[in-house]
Amino acid sequence: MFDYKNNIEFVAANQFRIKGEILNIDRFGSGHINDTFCVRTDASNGKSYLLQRINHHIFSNVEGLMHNTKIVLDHLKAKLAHLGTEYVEKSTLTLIPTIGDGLYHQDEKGDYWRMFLLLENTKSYDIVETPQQAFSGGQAFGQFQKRLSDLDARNLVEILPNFHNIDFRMDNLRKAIADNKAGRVDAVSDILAYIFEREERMRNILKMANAGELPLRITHNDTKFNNVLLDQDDNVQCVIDLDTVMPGYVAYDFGDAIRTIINSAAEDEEDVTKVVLNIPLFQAYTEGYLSEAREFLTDAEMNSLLDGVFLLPFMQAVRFLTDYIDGDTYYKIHYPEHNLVRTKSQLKLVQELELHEEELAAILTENITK
Ligand code: GN1
Ligand code: MG
Repeated sequence: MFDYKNNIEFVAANQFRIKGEILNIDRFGSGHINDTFCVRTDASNGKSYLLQRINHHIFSNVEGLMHNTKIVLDHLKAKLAHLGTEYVEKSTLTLIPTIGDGLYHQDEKGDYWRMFLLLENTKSYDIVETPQQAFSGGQAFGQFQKRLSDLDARNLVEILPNFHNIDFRMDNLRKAIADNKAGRVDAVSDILAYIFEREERMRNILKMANAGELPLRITHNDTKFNNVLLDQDDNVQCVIDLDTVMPGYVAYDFGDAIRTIINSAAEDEEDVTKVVLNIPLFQAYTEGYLSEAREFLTDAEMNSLLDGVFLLPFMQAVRFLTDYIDGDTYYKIHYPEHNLVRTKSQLKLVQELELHEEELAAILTENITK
């Protein structure tokens, strides 16, 4: 039997409208920011729940965050309502209200909690294995953008401003170097040189956007592949992790998905020789994505996708390195040099992408003109 005495997750879980008595609560998933738990109960309906402690040092506006999540979910659910309740519950996240009918609970320590229904019998992949999985992922994020394309962006709070703005990320890196809080700057000078050499090219999307060439849309902004749930047959089921849904440019979502799909190794692989490209998966994701998105993307947006493919792993490296130089205050780390390992691994990916740029560009062109 679950030992619940003084267990903060247990106390938090009981603030929500769950059915049955809690049997156990276990850590769940591999997120770097929030803490996620799976809550199982003895309820006869067999439903389980996902409990999350929101990292409010990063998401300081929890009210705004939950307001965004609710608006996005209501919009998606309304779009799918004609397909029936069961379908809607499987293909979108469902928030569980607190017993006071709120969207989140704040505990005595000041921590914030929220709860979703757990989507059973789904699969998520940190590393993609088959073109079918990649194709489904592309469809999932293409559909997601399409379904939100008529949601008025003014309804959403920009929850983490400048999230994918490379100038902002480079400024943060420069500040971290100047402060050198953890005394690590000298040891990473070669890596910094590699980054600064590439900085200008990485500004392409921002330049196009500033010139008014790219429409601002509602994007997901955390399209790592493990944020798509596939069903047992690897067909699309549900897009998850809506924390960063905000106005953005489609190339950011495309690039972040490719960052995780095309890499044969994990985001934090220590042995960088294992970071090699799986180009058939790039092809499959591109096909899946454009099968949904072709109808609403402008020519300029389609032409910006390749820049997103280079930008997102680069920016991820900049963010990991900034955190390393700052002394590891943002991302959860599992060992002392974790952020440095992540940085090197992402930069190896940038290098591989550069080596295969022509091939990737050809695949994109072929799919765009289909
Ligand atoms: C963080 O926590 P998680 O894994 O959903 C981060 C993303 C990064 C990702 C790298 C709010 O996402 O931007 O791409 O780690 N989320 C935030 O794995 O910073
Ligand atoms: Mg996330």
